[in-house]
Amino acid sequence: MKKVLLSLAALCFAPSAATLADELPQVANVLARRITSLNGSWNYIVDVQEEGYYDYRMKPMRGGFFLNAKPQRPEDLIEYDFDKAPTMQVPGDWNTQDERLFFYEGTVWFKRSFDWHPNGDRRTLLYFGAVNYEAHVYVNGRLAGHHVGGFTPFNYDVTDLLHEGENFVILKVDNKRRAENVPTLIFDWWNYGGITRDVLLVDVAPTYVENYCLGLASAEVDRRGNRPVTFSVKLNRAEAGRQVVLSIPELKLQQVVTTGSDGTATLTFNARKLQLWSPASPKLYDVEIRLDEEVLRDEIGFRTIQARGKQLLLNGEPIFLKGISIHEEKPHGGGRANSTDDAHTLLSWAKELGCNFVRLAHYPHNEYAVREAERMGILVWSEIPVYWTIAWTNPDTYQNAEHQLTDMILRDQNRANVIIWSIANETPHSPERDQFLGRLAKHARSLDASRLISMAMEVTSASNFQNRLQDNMSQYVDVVSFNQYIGWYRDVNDAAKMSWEIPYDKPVIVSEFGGGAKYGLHGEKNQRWTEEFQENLYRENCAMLDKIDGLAGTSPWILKDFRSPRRVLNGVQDYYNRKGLFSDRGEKKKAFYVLKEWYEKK
Ligand code: GCB
Repeated sequence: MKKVLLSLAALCFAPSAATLADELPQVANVLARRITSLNGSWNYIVDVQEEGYYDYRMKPMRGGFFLNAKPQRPEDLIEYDFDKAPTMQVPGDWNTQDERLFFYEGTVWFKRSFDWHPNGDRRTLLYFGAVNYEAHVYVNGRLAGHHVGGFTPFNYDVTDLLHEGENFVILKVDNKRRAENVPTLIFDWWNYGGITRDVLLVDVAPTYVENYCLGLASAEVDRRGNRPVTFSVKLNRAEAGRQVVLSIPELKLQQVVTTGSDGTATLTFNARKLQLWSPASPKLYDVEIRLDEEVLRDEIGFRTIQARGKQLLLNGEPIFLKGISIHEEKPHGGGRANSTDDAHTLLSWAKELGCNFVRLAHYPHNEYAVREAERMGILVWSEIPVYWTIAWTNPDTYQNAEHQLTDMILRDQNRANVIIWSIANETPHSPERDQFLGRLAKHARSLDASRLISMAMEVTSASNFQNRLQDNMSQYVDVVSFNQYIGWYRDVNDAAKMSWEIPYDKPVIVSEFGGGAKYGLHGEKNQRWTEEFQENLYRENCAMLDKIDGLAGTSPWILKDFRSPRRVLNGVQDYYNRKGLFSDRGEKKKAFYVLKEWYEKK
């Protein structure tokens, strides 16, 4: 059959049929629901020239994969038994599971079969934690939906596509970079393709709690220690009069809300003697949310975050964010990370460095990482991949970015450790960019007014040694953040001479600084790529940062070397960005100790 695949003309047309399942808003806290995992071995076919043709309208499907050069009649279709194709692990990127796919950017088809027993009037959602970048999802040969965006969850109601006995899911996954995508054509990380996060079947009642939000309503506390807490809940349907019960057993607290005609309800009540969440004491309360017989459990922390003048206040107290940036890669090499264990290792390294904060760059990381950081007392900056240039004037690009932002917020809005939503990274100034980002910032605030908004800006230099930050976006953000690379993209000796002007009465975060070093390469401090060069660069930068007025935190670039196709130097980079304080295998470089020492004094 492989012969057929190769000999076919390069012609494919994607099914244009309307999707058959409902694409639903994301179901929150998915791991606490009744789930059946579809993780594991999936068959796959690499389809470089898009020969794959899959259209249920041509022929009832039995799980075959159909190939033909523009089939006109059903009998012209050639069926291939997909189960004979090789397998790879899901979740997982394809780049590190098949060496032929290391640099691959294109289409791969996936298939997995499973047994299923429909359960009365209950509904079944098919949930993907993330698929990079574009996915067409078929269930038993019928198109369930199409999703764009590589780092956020999506789900379909597939109840009516499933039947008793054996069922199958087929995905067409395409990670080709495109100018109108978010991110766009150029970005400094590996474009890992595939089904990179969990695939789950979620069993829900016809009416279920789709999402909820629980947290402190404000920083107020009265003389008796009461604090206002807000609970809001949204059902999947606009059903009025449904009662949802919130319980926090440890506080002996129970509240009942009743939905209005839009299926939502909100209540603010006082909670007494709440122990607040903080890095020093990451207290989480077991919480139950009940609708009829269905109970959703979560662990929720309570804290406030505010910007006051140039200060950041956590629970009303000034805090300095001792951070580090992280990409979502396995700690000891081997591609995309997607587990609590991976997250725990990376975050333990951050803790060892003295961090209370991580910047999860440059896209929403998996939910395991955010939750593990919360348990470990680590504050989080979470970001969408509006990176460098974007097709600012393209309305679809805007919708795509807004969609990713919405899904990031809906997934993590109950995490006490997430304090900053970042809407962009290093975007060159223009009126079109200002309009795009201004709209995005307003959207973020309309969804979540309880957190801070920021973006990694670029410094505009007034003169050689006087750096000035001037960005029209500063009016939309609560925290002004910027990246700077003195010592790497500019002479390290300039650091001591620099002065900084940040003309905004807002907290300042230096969201990136750093330079490359190859682990184990030693030499003089002025010798690029040596550990000594990076060590000196960190020394000079830390001394310089100490002079920035209103500095509220920093997240140097980066915890660990990460794969990037832009880093092509043989023997030095080998397709790794080497700015890590740890090597790609997890070995500490000398600069680690410089930053650690600086953080100890902060
Ligand atoms: C940056 C980018 C980051 C890059 C880094 C670098 O400014 O925000 O994504 O990886 O510089 O290493 O050049």
